[in-house]
This record gives sequence, structure tokens and C-alpha cells, in this order.
Amino acid sequence: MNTIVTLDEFIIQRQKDFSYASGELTGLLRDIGVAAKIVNREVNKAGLVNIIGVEGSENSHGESVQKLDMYANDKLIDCLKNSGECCGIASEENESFIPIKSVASKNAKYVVVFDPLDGSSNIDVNVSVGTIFGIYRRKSNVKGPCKLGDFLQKGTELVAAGYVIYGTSTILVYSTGSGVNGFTLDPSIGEFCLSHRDIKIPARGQYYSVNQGYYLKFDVDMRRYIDYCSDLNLRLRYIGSMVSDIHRTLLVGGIFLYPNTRKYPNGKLRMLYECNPLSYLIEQAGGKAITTGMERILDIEMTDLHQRSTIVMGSPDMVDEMKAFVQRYSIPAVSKNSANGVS
Ligand code: P6P
Repeated sequence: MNTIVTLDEFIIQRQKDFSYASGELTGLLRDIGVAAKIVNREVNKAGLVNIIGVEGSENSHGESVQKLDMYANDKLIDCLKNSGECCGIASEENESFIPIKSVASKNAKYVVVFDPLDGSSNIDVNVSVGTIFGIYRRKSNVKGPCKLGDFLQKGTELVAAGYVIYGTSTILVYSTGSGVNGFTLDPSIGEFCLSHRDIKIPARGQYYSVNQGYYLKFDVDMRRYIDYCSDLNLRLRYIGSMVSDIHRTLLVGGIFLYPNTRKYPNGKLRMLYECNPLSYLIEQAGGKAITTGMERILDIEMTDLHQRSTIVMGSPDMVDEMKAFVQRYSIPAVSKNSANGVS
């Protein structure tokens, strides 16, 4: 019989592998695991709106029913505030960062960024959604409050990143820089158990993942590459929930693209709590993540908490092939601008 390894046991074991580790990061990861279990409980009840009530109403306990993404946001903030290891939070749901000034957190060394419920528009149609998180070591003086610069760090500065996918099963996937491991929640014991050890992304896969509905709004080189994927008889899979599309790409290979469109000239996806944490994981699993301008995502300078980027990520051979294809067929910058009507 296989030995069950819980998330807590795995994190503590891995801490022993790092002589310099002093336990703060361990505690932070475990607290995120607790928050994930709490969010999972509510996400799985979402279909019972008729029983538990719609947002803004009161449930049978007289508590006001929240939108699930706001509920997830509040629970993650509560867990991190109580952890004592986090001095600040930046969330997709909050315009600015949230300093944590509790006595317990006065010597905290880390800040946490997250999208509490990415793809939440899919909840009402029972499509899987996810929580995405990243952890940075603070740069500001530990004696004072955290500062904006603690959050505006490049993806290469991440000390840990991960996601939780609330799907047919609930899986937490994370890395602290030494590979990627996945843990499936066993509801019968309420524990995340090691289920995907040392995930490595295949060199190439059978899927390309892009919102085909924007095809005519993409630049011509992107359209040509998408046509090329179709010519290769690759299969199009696009869920519209980044965690779900990246989880599939991580496990079975493929390439995920969100190029620029007229509506999102710099791309739609957010660097801080979507692109960087998921690119960190993809690279840790042997994959690649770049912008449509061919810049490595993790090298991008951060200037705003909610800045957006184009992104192409997934199997290394497929990302390399896409780069070569676009560079071979892309129109030179000058005529490219005129081709797109940009003067
Ligand atoms: P579109 C969800 O809103 C999200 O931020 C990502 O999870 C997802 O990949 C993307 O947007 C979907 O965007 O424009 O294709 O609906």
C-alpha cells in the first residue's frame, strides 16, 4: 500500500532539505493550504445557490452571502494575517497592497500576492476555477511596514509560487524552487495528499490553448502561428480559466497563448498574480514562458501591481518553435505597424 504523504509532512520534510530554512516559509505554505481548504468548501457549494442564497442575501444562519471571489479573498487575507509570517498582501481584488501590522507579524519576512479565485466568471456554469499565489522575501526594513517595492519584484525573485484548482478534484500545486509537486485534497481526511510528485512538462503536446474568438483581433504573426498549429492537427483546448488551462498544459504538454488584442493592447493577463507565479511553475517543471515580444516573463520589470502582459507558455519545444516561427514570418516592425494601422 502506498504511503500517504500529506502536504504538511512534505513541506516539513522539504524544510529539512534546506539548512538555511528557518520555518517561516513552511508556516506560510501551510497557512495557504488551510485557506485553500476553506475556499474549496464554499466553491463546491456554489451550485447550491438556491439553498444557501445568492450574493447579498442572508443565509439560514443570518450571515450575508458573499460573491465567491470576495469570500475567497477575505479567507486568504484572514489566514495570512493570522500566520505571523506575512507582512503584506497584494490581491487581484484590492487596488493597493494591504500591510499586515499585527504583533505576530512584526518580524515577518515575506509578502504574498494572489488572485483568490481566478476565472470566477466560470463558477455559475460549474467550470473549474483556481487560486494563484506567489511569495516574495520583503526588501524593505523588517522593522517597518511593508512597502510597494516589496511587491514590485521580478518573477525571478519569487521564493515560492503555486495554485489550487477547484475542479473534479481539488489539487494544490506549488514549488519553492526545487521542482513542482501536486497534492490532491482527500475530503475523507481533510488533507492535501501528494499525488503528482516532481511534475515535468512534456517537451511538446497535442494541444494549443488560445481564445479563438479573438483570432481576427490578433496581430498577423499570431494568426499565422495559430493557423500553423491547426495545420499540425493540434487540438484546440481553451477553458477560459487560466489555472485550468495551465494545469492541463503542465500535466500533458501544449502551448497556451494570450496575445495582445485591440481591447488589451498590452495583453489581458496580470503579471503579479497570474503570469509570474504560473510562469515560475512552468519553468520549474522544465517549460518556458515569454511575451509575444519574446521577452522572458520572469525577467520583466514590475512597475504596477495590476500591470498586464501578453503571454505564451508551455512545453519548451513548442515555445521555441513558436518563437522561430514568428521571427521567421513576422513583418518587420516598421511595416508591421503600418499593416496594423498603427502610424
Ligand atoms: P478571455 C479569467 O478572467 C482570466 O483572467 C484568466 O483566468 C483566463 O485565462 C482569461 O481571463 C480568459 O480571458 O478574454 O479569453 O475570456
